[in-house]
Amino acid sequence: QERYDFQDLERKWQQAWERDNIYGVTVDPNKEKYYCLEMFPYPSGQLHMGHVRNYSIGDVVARFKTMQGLQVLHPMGWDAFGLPAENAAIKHGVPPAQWTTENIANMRSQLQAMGLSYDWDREVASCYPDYYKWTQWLFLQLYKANLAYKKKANVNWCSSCATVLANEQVVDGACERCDTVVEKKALEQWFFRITDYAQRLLDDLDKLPGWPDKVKTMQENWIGRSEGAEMDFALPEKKGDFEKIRVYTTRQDTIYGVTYLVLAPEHPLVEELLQNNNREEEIRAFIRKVLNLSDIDRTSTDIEKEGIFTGHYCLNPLTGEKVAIWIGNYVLVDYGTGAVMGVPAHDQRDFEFATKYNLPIQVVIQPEGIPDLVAEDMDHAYDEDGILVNSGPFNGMKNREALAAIATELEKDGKGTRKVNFRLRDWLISRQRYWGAPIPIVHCATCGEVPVPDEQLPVMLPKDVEFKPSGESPLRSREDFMNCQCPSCGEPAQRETDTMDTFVCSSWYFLRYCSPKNDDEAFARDDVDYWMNVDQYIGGVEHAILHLLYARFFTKVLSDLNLVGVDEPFENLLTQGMVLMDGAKMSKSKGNVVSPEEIIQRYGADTARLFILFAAPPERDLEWSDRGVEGAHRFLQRVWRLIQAYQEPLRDLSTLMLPHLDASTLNREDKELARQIHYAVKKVTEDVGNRFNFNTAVSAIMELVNAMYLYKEKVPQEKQNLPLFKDGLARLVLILAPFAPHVCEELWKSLGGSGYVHQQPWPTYDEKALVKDEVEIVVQLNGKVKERLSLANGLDVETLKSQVLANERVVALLGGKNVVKVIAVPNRLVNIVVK
Ligand code: ANZ
Ligand code: ZN
Repeated sequence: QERYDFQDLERKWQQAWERDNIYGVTVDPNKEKYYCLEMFPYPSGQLHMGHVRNYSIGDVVARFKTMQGLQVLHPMGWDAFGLPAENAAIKHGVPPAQWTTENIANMRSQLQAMGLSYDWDREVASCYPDYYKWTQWLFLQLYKANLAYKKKANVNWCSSCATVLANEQVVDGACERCDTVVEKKALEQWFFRITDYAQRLLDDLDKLPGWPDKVKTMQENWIGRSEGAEMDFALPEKKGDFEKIRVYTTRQDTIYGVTYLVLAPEHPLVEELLQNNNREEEIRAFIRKVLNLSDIDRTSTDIEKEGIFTGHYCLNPLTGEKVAIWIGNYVLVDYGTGAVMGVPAHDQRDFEFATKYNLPIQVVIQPEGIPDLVAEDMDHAYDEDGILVNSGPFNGMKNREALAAIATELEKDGKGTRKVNFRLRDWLISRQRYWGAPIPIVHCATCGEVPVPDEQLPVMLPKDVEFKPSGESPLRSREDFMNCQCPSCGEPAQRETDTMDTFVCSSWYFLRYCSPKNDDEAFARDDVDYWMNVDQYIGGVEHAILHLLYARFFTKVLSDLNLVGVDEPFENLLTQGMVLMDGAKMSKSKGNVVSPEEIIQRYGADTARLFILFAAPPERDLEWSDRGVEGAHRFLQRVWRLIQAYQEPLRDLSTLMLPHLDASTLNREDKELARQIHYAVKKVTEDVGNRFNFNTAVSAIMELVNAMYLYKEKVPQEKQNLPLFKDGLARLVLILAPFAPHVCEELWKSLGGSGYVHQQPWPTYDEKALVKDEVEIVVQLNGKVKERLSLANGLDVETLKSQVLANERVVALLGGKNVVKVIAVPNRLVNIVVK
């Protein structure tokens, strides 16, 4: 048979693997475990190349570790709640549950067609009641630990999707899904107090040497720790309850340069300042305009800084000077104190603001070594270091030192305190949506907020709901869902109708995989103690911030509640690059999508996997190439033919692999073949095991195949060392198996291997076999390269010299000249100096 029929063959082995449940694992305390996890997908219905890449990487790791004798947990499931299902319901009238289940079925069979080594018995889907029951239970654990609370909050609101958006779902001020301009709306919302964990989430990044630096930097920036001071600007007379305005600054060294103060439009003092204000109308109009901007716009450096004077003043805490109070679009209410001291000479935003409104600019830091700054001549703020001027007693001080000195001065007089701030906000988890886990809280007129008792979980999503785009959750239209009994007093009460952000579901799924069928607990302590941490997590860099931060937060909370024994979930992280087509990301809108199904149809799953692993190192972007796919396919056919060709000659050889190799008994060709075999095993072991360099591992396998073909063609049949050759073929199949499991399973059987290839121990290599018999020695004459000789490996200096000088080609080269000196570097070079 010239070519193998991959379609039959792949289906055959997938069925056999499934029938014999060879990827099912259980806790085995006598074996070392390995938890290999790929980010679970959203069940959109179709696998794309990004998935194929993600799961092919994970599968090689899982198969490799299994063959190395570890107890490998390699699960798969579905991040199955979320908006698309609901949008499909609005558009096509299909219930979200049905839409999702059908998509899951479809994608599961696509995954199975790839031959991935998942333990399907552990499959989870976050939208099934046996999963979201525990998401709700976990919500309640956070609630009881005072880590979940409700407050009125201005949220990003997309009027077209009729939902709240997280900040990161707002792109350039518009909804990431539908591009509608995002507005602000004040709603009662549930939050998780992730800010309580900000410092630990930051500090513990140091515990993660197995994470890419770029991901840690992104997390660090997102957490955004800054050190500075809060200080009070007194109001000359009390306004409502306010006697002073507290500002947060990281630059208290510039306090003598304050020329105005800006409040966020939402700052509570603003209302007081509008009392009896003859410009009230004008100011309110300005505020309305700002409130419609997203936070992203308000913090963008590009936005024009705009503001309005309130007509009021406050006093600089150190100088006692009068400072005008403005309202500005670039100050956020929920960062720091929602009030900023304006220092136009040294802050670019303030500089732009002051220039626009003709506010004074006061230089208080002079750069060293260049001409003094003059306020009138500045065209941008000076935000670097220097020496303090115009700063009273602090004149002449380096500004870095003044930071501390001024903080101390403020603290001494009770006018301020040192303060650490985080950019990280509490996690807004409320969604006014149907297709999510209902928040298990009941609102009672008498008892207030009441958690749903454990025995009443899950709070089930009702099946038939009406979908129409409105501001309210569809759950509100179901009175039988809304109306309930208060679990505490038994009186009629109402259920919370918000559902949870799907990031909540994905913050703990790696724990559920450890106990997927447990009806009594979210996860059993014994199971998570055995399986956790995830040894290798693999996924897209688009999850570098939120998902990973939330999963880390959950793990820390659960660790504090003593429900798990680890406080970081993911030991090692690999963020795979994108799959590109002609340099661009594959996307429907660009029309450059290659469908995995089509590739698997045409070439088989083994080819698709091999190509994708061979085409680039996993972290890099990968350029799709039809020729590359062809090449991968031809290579597998070539391996197939090689083994076919030896079917007959090897038939009666019972030994599959040589237990040990005695190189001294081998002739030159055999020794070289043995060297190539053992070298390939070593290279693949190290490239996959230590570095995840799958592409170079595949190259090494290809070189071995070339070497074996060369041997086949060069050495006459009757002189071929068949036991050695068979040993080589067996090792070749074993090291190729994680990449191309189906064809290797078939080849393993045709070599006479027993059991499944995936269940074999990883082959070993013999360091002694790696030693080359001969090495190339460069011969130089007066420093110029003249000859290359093949000589025995490992000759000492003297032997090397004498062998080179005795070599007939060297003798000819010397032509009787007078040898003055010979310099020899073992295994490398001999330089002969002649006169
Ligand atoms: C005066 C000043 C002078 C500032 C100067 C900077 C440079 P990070 O490092 O991100 O924490 N700020 C404070 N609260 C703000 C808010 N709610 N909205 C917008 N901006 C706010 O940034 C802290 C700096 O951001 C603070 O230090 C404040 O401006 C501004 F030469 O105060 B600074
Ligand atoms: Zn009650």
